[in-house]
Amino acid sequence: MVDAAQGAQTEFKGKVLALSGGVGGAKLCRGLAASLSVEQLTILANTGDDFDYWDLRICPDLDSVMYALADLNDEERGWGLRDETWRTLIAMRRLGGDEWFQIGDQDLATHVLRTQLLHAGHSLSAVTKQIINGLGIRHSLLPMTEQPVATKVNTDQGWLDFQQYFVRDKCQPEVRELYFEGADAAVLNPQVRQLLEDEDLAAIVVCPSNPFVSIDPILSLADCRSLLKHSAAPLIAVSPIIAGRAVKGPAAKMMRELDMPATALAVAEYYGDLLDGYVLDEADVEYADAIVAMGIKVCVAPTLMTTLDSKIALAESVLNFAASIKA
Ligand code: FO1
Repeated sequence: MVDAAQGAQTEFKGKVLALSGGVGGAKLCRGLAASLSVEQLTILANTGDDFDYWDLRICPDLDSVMYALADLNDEERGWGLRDETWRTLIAMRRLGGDEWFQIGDQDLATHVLRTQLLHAGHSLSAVTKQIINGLGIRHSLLPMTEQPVATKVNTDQGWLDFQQYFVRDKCQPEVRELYFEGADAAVLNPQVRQLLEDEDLAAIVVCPSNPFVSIDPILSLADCRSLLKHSAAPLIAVSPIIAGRAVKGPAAKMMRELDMPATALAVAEYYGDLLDGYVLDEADVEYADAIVAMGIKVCVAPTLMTTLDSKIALAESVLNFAASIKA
């Protein structure tokens, strides 16, 4: 549980916007929430992974972040809740229902309540606010947009919905192309637009999430990139690749399939002129000079987050790095 009093362990001044996707992003968000007051930190979560399953609206990246902020997440699995039980799933299996996407008994409450509130006409931002209040979370967590955006993956087996690719087919199909259905009609969450124009915004942090399926859906929203670039706050990305491998998930495999080297340098090149700063793991210090030559400042720090302390340590490295760039 993130205690606001526990926050503000650094003397970091100003507001921070964090862009987050799945598991890696949620870990850094947990570290940022421990280091920043509730007034300072806003987290913007990808909703391109969202889909309907059992007629319930599932928002995996919102759930990964909020369960992490509430210290309820299952660190082993990477998603869902700790101490989860699966009696509903087992009962569903017995009846011959869908079971390829595993919904735990406690997790089910999140999806049922979210679906009820959405059907009652509440916005996803309002629904998220009610759910995180229930979890005792006081930091701001927002969906990237109120409109539906669905990540589609074109593979050697044709076009797949994101969760079919990621969960049902275990990321095995070879990725050729990604498409964010609905992104051209979706607008960036107005609360985030306002924050990007706020002169108190002192850092924008792109968390170590998958650039293609977690961060790009956010960047694909109309005028998101221009708002990010014109914000007074330095934009810092933390490399999701360490020594050629993603800590978890298909990012490195996708890079190879998209004809990119699976390196921290290639990710910095991919984000390109969005970046003011880039955080490399110590294992990738060899790339620092090439990234500096691109006009991007570099911070080398341990980026593998396996404990709460390492999440907080990385968050503080990022915040100190942002302060040094802004100065
Ligand atoms: N990921 C899996 O690999 N298998 C699952 O059965 C699964 C179920 C699940 C249920 C709720 C939820 O919020 C997330 C779940 N995830 C599962 C993770 C999810 O697919 C990923 O977290 C994101 O979509 C990618 O970051």
